[in-house]
Amino acid sequence: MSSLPAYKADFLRASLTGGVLKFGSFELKSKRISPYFFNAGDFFRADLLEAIATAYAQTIIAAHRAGELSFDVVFGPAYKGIPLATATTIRLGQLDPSTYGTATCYSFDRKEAKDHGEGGNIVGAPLKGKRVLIVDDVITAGTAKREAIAKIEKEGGIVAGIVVALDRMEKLPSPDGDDSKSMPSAIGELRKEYGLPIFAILTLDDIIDGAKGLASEEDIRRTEEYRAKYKATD
Ligand code: OMP
Repeated sequence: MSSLPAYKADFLRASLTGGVLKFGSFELKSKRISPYFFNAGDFFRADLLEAIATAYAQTIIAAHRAGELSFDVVFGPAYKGIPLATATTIRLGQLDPSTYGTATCYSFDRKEAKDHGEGGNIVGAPLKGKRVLIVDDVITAGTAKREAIAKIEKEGGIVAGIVVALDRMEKLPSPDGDDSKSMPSAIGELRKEYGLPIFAILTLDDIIDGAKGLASEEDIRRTEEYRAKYKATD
C-alpha cells in the first residue's frame, strides 16, 4: 500500500493510465539513460489536463496555506508550460475562489519576440512589479528554469517560486563526468542560488512508492536502481 496523500496518488494513477509516465529506456536532455520518462506534453486529453491542473492547484494551495508561497501571476514557459499555467489558473480560481478568483492571472513567453501588433515577448498579464510563480513540467538539471527566471526578471517581474509536476531528484553531473561521485540536486542549487521556494507534485521517491501495484515489478526494480545511481545528496 502506498503512503502517498490522495492528491498525489490520484495524479500518479492518471499519469500512468494516461500514458504520460512511461517505463522503458529513454535518453534525457542530460544524455543519461532513464528507465522512466514523464512527458507533460501528453496531458492533452480533457480528463488528463484537468487531473494535472488540479494537482498543481492543490500543491500551490497547500504551499500558500502553509505560508510558503504568495504570488500574483502564474507563468508557463513556452511551449509545454503554456497549457499547464492556463489550466492551473482556472483550477486555482475554482478550488479557492476567495484567494484566486479575481486576483490571479496567467502569463507566458513567446519563443520569438513579436515586432508588430501589440509586440513584445510576453502574452497575458504584464509581469512588471508582479510576484510571479513559474509552473513547469519537470526539473532534472534546472536549465529550463534558469531561462524562465531570466526572462521574468528582464520583464521587471519578481520570481516568487517554482512548481513542477515532477522532481526527478537527480544529482547534477559531476564536472569530471564521474557519475559515482555524490553531487547536489538541481532543485537544491536553484533554492540556494535564487532563495526560491520550489514545490513538486511528485518526486521520484513518490513514483517508486506509489507505482507498486500499478507498474510491473521489473520496471520498479530498474527505477530503484536508477535512483540508487543518480539520486542527489540533498
Ligand atoms: P532540465 O532543464 O535539465 O531541468 O530538464 C527539464 C526538461 O527535461 C524538461 O523540460 C523536459 O524537456 C525534459 N524531461 C522531461 O520532460 N521528462 C523527464 O522525465 C525527463 C526530462 C529530461 O530530459 O531530463
